[in-house]
Amino acid sequence: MTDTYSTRLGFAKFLAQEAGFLAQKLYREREADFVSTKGLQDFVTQADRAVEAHIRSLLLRHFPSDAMLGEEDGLMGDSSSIWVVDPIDGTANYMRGLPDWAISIAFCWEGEPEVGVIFAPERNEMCWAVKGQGAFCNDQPIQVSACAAPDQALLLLGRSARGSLSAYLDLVRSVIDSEMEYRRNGSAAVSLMDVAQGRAEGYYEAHLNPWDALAGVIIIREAGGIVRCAKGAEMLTAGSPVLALARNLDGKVLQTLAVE
Ligand code: LIP
Repeated sequence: MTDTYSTRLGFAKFLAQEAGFLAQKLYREREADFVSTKGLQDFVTQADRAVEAHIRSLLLRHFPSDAMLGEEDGLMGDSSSIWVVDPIDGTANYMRGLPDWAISIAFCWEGEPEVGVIFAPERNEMCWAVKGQGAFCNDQPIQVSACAAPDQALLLLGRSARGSLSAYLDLVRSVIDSEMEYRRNGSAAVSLMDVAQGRAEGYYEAHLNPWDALAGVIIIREAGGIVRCAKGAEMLTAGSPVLALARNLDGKVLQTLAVE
């Protein structure tokens, strides 16, 4: 592991944990104006903004030549080294006191994730990976499911108003017709960390933003899984469909999902 990545991994783990504890504190102290709406069923809390600002201030103080792309305040800096941060992934769960939410921090070189950290405070789970170094949760090695049978498989799904409702309903029908089971938990980052730990055999969402996905992408790849999504600048600027799969689930699942 190069020093560049080792240093950034250590800092990202510290930062994700500190940010998670801050989000929990802000939730406990929330007042009436804690939540506002960005769009249909798309929310932001004062904690999303405060946590992102905290992460940004520390990252840019410790790595001043790096850039950062955050969900709430966008891109700051111009560098091939870029941090991609979702301060609270699963905001709609967090604001209701539901447990499936996480801090998601990826460090990318020329748009490709090299380091990924996801901290889910309500689960007390810190998953992380560095390219070529394997994937871990709470410092124990993790790997994707070995399941090869669709009728034994669980697929995690996500959707938002950014995608077609009819396409999502068609997808659910295809999943059921292929004898797979499915769940939708409202947080891409938590779903991706569950796939990396072998708790589910795959995840699919028709559109994810880079901050939802990139930490989970490198963690699943290092846990032995397959991830299909846009690369580099395309992912950073527009996001894309994200399909993550345990390696033994054969191509039939890809046909079921009718994804390219
Ligand atoms: C959420 C994702 C989820 C997606 C939602 C939203 P947020 O992230 O984790 O998978 O379906 O539309 O993007 O907004 O809570 O950070």
